[in-house]
Amino acid sequence: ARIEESKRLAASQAVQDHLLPTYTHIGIGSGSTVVYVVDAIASLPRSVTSQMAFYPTGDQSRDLIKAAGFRLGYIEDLPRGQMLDVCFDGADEVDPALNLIKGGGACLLQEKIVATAARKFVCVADFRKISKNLGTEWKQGIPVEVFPMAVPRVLDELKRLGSTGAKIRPGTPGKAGACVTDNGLRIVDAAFKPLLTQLPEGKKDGEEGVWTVDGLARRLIEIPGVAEHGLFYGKSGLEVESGAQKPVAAYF
Ligand code: DER
Repeated sequence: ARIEESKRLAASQAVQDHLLPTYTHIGIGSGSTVVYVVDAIASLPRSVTSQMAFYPTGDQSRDLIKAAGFRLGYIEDLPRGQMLDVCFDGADEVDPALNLIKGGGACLLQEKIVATAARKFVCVADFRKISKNLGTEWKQGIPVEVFPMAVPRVLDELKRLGSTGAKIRPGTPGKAGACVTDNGLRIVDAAFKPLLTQLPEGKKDGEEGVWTVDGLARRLIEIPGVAEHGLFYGKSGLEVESGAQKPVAAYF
């Protein structure tokens, strides 16, 4: 209950700080923490939330928005160049530079599209997600979304990159076969040694399987058959013109 309470408190603080009543386009992530974000938004006056459209990051997120009675937005209908005002989403692990591992809920691809479409991406996560180096608290590996036909070769390439163990994510009880994402693809969870935010003197990125967050993120996306991965890295939203993968703030 302590964890659920910490999620609820973090979510209401994040909404209080970052959801301005003048906003009209809100991105909603996936997972269990973002449920508390929607609850916090639903406690605002209807006169405010009825002026807003809410952009989902997958089937669960869409159901959440509809269950709250909120208006659904379709990000493909946004006028060119228009951004969402804010996006709220969870994370599996957060390092001090606010790099994230996401994808524990297999929703990372649409989450990254919506997060980077927002002027402000705000991460809400319970205290278990706080980490000094990505890969030390979240041990399931970095979620990588892969086209089914490429899975075996992606597994080989991950091994060559120094992954300490990569495997296809199994389906859940009641669904035979591998996990199938909202995009009809597969998830490979690839464990690596703890990721660094900067390289030690004289070391090359990837040497002996030790990577920086940015270095590994750029390598993963190059592997043929990889559609997206769960490392949210680079500059944060306020430092860059367009949306950023990293949040501008994290609430625990
Ligand atoms: O899949 C995802 O990226 C989700 O945001 C997930 O990482 C957070 O899930 P949780 O809020 O249930 O911990």
